[in-house]
Amino acid sequence: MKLDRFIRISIGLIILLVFIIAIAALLFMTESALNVWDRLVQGPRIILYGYLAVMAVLVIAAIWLVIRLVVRRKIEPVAAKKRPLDKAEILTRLREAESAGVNTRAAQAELRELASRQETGSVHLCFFGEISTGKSSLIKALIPTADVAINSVGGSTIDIRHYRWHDKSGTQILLTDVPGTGGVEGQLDEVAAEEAQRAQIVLFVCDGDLTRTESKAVEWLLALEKPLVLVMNKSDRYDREEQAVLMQRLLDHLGDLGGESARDLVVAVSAGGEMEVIEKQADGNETVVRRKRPADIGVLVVAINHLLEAGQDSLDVRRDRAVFRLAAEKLAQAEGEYRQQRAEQIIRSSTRKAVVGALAAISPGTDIVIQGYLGTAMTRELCKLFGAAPRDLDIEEFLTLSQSRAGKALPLSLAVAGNGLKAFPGIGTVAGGLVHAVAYGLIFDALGRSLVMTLKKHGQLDPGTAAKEFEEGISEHIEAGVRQVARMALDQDKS
Ligand SMILES: Nc1nc2c(ncn2[C@@H]2O[C@H](COP(=O)(O)OP(=O)(O)OP(=O)(O)O)[C@@H](O)[C@H]2O)c(=O)[nH]1
Ligand SMILES: [Mg+2]
Repeated sequence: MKLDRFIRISIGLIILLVFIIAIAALLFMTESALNVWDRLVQGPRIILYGYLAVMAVLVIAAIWLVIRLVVRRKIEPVAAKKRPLDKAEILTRLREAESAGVNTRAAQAELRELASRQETGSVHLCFFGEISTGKSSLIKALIPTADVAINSVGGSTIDIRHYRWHDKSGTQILLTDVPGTGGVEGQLDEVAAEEAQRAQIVLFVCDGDLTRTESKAVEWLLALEKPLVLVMNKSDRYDREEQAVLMQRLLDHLGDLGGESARDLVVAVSAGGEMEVIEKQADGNETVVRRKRPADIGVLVVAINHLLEAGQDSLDVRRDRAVFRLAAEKLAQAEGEYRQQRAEQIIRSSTRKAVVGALAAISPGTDIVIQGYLGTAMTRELCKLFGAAPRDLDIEEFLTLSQSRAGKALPLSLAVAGNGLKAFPGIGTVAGGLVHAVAYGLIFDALGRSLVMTLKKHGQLDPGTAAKEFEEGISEHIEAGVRQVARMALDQDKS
């Protein structure tokens, strides 16, 4: 009871003292400020203004420092930059990426292909659709002399082919046959999608009402903002009434998906193709013969001509924009791969340093490995690579938060390291120092990997989220890195 009272009186006295000091300080400061001000006012003007200017500069510098320290800066990651729409923008990005060491070949190839198409002034019409809807058959019907692969088994077209249709008023018109989407070879979908982006007009071929996947594909094609004709092939399989119902549904679908639901942009045709018929011979035997079905593609020809009459300039502008976007996507992909590669290099070299340090017994604990110079340097480098600009405080907070998890993971890391080292032939009893070095290396490696995952996902370093990611993935990452880190330590140990 007595003690409690003593503590309360002490606290009261301390508060009183603090107040007295604060009031004294305030009085002192006011007095000095007024003194200074009086002297300045009495002195020459130039000193007054000079003094005020210096004060202003100091205040601005202080505010700037506080903002820098407190507000998290965020540089947009390169991949998330707004999509370039003109040539100058994409060329600048390509140059920048190339000088940074990114492999820009795929993106450059797109621009070269575009330039060559621009030079010939050709118009490309791409037949796009699920497998076996009759894309190749339609091309064959439009150009009977074309050598087009057609098969009742889906997946007959496996590459991109261009067929010259006709040169209307000197313009070269090419029909592009692409692999059908939704086949077994998933990667062919991408081939087809890329070609659709390079064409001026897309003809989406279906053979009935749109399935959910087809609707998605149409939606994606509409987003390319180029003319799209919805072609319902194999209409010979439906009677007039059924056809009318289907056409109305397709029109509604197109409208729902945000397309122009003009009647001349949705056509029902029959490419013909071949059918197998059983024929009775004179001798009574039955044989299977292949017969050509008559084609009925008049409305498609009208729709295409209608679009072509609208003028090539607007077709070209829209095609160019789509190709620039495609090139930008390819560049972004290459940048992603480059970042991944660089990130691995950074992690590897930092991990090696951690292992070397541990072997030389310079870094005798996880705290020094994680929170010391190496941890800060790696975090800073990885953040820079992913376009994140964290404050020094964020880096420190992330490393401090990760520290306790790293400490807890040490026993597991030591066990994994011991096992990992034993897996190398010719290693008898492993020295304790080596196991420790590998264990520290593993923890460091895990830190780098989880950081890369966070930066990829969020584009910036949020200390809490990043440390949580590290905590959740640490065991997995420790296991994943063991071979590489063990080899690193053994090489180092030998040398
Ligand atoms: N009934 C009917 N069948 C057709 C029609 N057009 C094409 N076919 C048949 O549909 C099948 C597929 O034709 P393809 O032209 O190879 O189809 P595709 O879309 O090019 O197929 P992939 O290249 O594999 O994506 C063949 O058996 C054709 O005979 C048509 O108008 N009516
Ligand atoms: Mg085909």
